[in-house]
Amino acid sequence: MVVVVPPPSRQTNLALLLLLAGAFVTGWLAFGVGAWPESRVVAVVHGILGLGILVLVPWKAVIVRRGLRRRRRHAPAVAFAVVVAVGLFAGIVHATLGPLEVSGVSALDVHVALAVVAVPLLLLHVVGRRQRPRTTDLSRRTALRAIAIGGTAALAYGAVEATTSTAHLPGARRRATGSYEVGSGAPSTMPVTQWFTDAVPRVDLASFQLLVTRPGASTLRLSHSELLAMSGATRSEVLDCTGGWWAEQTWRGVPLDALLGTPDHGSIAVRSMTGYTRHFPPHDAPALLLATQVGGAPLSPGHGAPVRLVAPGRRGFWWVKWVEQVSVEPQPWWSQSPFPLQ
Ligand code: HEM
Ligand code: HEM
Ligand SMILES: Nc1nc2c(c(=O)[nH]1)N[C@H]1C(S)=C(S)[C@@H](COP(=O)(O)O)O[C@H]1N2
Ligand SMILES: [Mo]
Repeated sequence: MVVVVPPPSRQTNLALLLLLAGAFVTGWLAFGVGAWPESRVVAVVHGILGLGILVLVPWKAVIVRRGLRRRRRHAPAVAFAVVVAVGLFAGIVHATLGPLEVSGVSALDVHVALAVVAVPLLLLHVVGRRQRPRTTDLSRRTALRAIAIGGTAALAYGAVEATTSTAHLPGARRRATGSYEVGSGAPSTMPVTQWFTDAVPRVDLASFQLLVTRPGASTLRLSHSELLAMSGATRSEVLDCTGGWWAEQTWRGVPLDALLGTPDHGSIAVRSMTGYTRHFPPHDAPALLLATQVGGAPLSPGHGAPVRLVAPGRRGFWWVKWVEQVSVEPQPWWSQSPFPLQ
């Protein structure tokens, strides 16, 4: 039989640090890798790391009790504990009970926001409480502890998943990315969402022009009616928002390569009239669609009228709405901010 000796406080704190950092990184990775089923792997690792924090609670409780007896300002540490606890709770609620939403804010929005708020609080927490790793931490005993904790976290994840499916909780219906279906085939019931601070602009369709800037050729200017006349391609694609919902719609529009060809260098910049811009790898051109219609009707203002991008396999924040300009730019697509800042 293997006896796992409880970890010393220092190791518990260091393990918490690793789990928090790992969960933070995999959380953003889950948003970044796209909407393919493989993204389940990232989400599962993320969930196990997150639940690992709960596995350590009994040992951390001892540290907290001791820490609270000392004479120091406890408010920041307590605020940190509350943020982590509520954030974890929101993540688990989203993955099990479903897309709960209060005045447009989902459990997942709360989860991500609190994870971001937790970063400065964590820094504040560890600055006055340095825990140095030691070479003796690389021992068989520590390895056994890590395996025991990791195994318990994985079992906890399995138990949550099993309960979710046997109890037919909404979580059983979530997609690989953790998102829930809303309004497929019925665009008017699909949520209108912006990434961060953007807002639906007012657009005059009569004077609207889409600028297509091609390398070594003159700039194309397409009116709304010209775009409608060119909208010969239909594609059924899933829009999967990082806010935690997805919808499949039939989009109709102009394939981007029909306007730009497939560039052999740089990136394809798709720019909204609000300034919101995303850069794509050149070989994406045939997959990208400049949609003017959805579900057999023109786009609504909220969903990107007069024209919005459909970016198959990519998360919602790539699906630029109110597109005003497409161009080939010298900078590579990976040099942009991984997530929009607007
Ligand atoms: C889930 C993450 C964590 C939470 C919720 C948490 C919370 C707390 C709380 C509430 C206290 C007691 C209040 C106080 O000392 O003012 C405490 C103490 C402490 N924490 Fe954390 N902490 C976490 C992670 C960490 C990490 C990552 C480290 C360092 C790498 C750390 C190091 C310590 C130390 C050294 C003490 C003081 C123990 C003492 O004075 O005896 N904690 N923590
Ligand atoms: C350090 C902070 C974080 C912790 C401790 C944490 C922990 C968790 C936990 C425990 C779950 C529930 C897993 C389950 O039961 O299936 C979860 C779900 C989720 N988290 Fe986090 N998370 C953190 C940060 C983030 C960030 C920064 C993001 C995104 C940018 C994120 C995105 C998600 C998503 C999308 C889910 C749903 C996954 C699913 O339904 O399977 N998390 N998180
Ligand atoms: N110009 C612009 N386009 C945008 C956004 C934005 O904030 N500004 N948000 C993106 C995000 S995060 C999503 S999920 C989809 C939402 O599309 P919908 O409102 O049609 O559902 O639009 C994307 N396109
Ligand atoms: Mo989104």
